[in-house]
Amino acid sequence: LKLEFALRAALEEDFRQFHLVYQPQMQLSDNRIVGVEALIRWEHPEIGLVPPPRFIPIMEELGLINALGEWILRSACRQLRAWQDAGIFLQMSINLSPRQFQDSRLSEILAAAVRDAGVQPRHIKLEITESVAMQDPQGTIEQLRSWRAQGFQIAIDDFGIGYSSLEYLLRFPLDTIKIDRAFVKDIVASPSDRAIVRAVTVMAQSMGLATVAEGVETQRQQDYLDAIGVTQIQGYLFGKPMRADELARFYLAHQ
Ligand code: G
Ligand code: G
Ligand code: MN
Ligand code: NA
Repeated sequence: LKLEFALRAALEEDFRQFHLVYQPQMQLSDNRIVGVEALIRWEHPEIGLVPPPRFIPIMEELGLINALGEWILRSACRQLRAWQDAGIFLQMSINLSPRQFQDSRLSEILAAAVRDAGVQPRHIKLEITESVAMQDPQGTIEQLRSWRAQGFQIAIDDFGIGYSSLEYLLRFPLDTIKIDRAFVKDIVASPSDRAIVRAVTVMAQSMGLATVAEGVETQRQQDYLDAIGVTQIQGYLFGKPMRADELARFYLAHQ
């Protein structure tokens, strides 16, 4: 209840308690930074930093997520434009919450966000989780088709948790599969996790999709993923989520 009150107040403060951080994504073929994932942070003056899994579900319930979601989209697009103006060229991945995904106005909100920021949709990658995608697979296919027709790229996030859905994946219009951190965590010790990551990667390759392994923390994990043929990694080993100015310095060191 306290959190709910604080959230409502934060929204009335015009998003000043929120900011985005950006986690770099590295291409394994040449060790260069190729993109970032935008991640929301809420810092309340008294409560402190509240993790997104604690406040996003509340905002969904309260019907407040669409306002925050639009702010995230617009902020990420504006940041991308600012980086481009500074000679920093990256793919920007943005998470969509379950409710946002179901919002019938989302296509228009997306179009307005890129238009107002002056960025091209092909530099934006929309992330939806596997579980959201699977709730209504046929509806998802249509939704993804329309975003792709607008020029956006699509990533399926947290992939592997609902592993039974592999055959459906073949029907989704996608650009990228993000392999869930759970499979990366034990990749060195667990032959079965390795087998799953390999199966997903082979399938992704055959479909012409990029693969991003999440939560890579050690060099050995990276080496395994590289050997399997995963195309990109994201995790603390390469870089933590960081503020925009820090990311700009990071880029200069890793381009
Ligand atoms: O950044 P962090 O590791 O704290 O994120 C935890 C969870 O919150 C992740 O599952 C992530 O996808 C989600 N999350 C982070 N930022 C956003 C955002 O901007 N929008 C949505 N919908 N989810 C986010
Ligand atoms: O579910 P999603 O992929 O959107 O979540 C991304 C979240 O994962 C971010 O909140 C980020 O802070 C977290 N994260 C990123 N890299 C690592 C990592 O190497 N290890 C762990 N444990 N978490 C990570
Ligand atoms: Mn994500
Ligand atoms: Na994820």
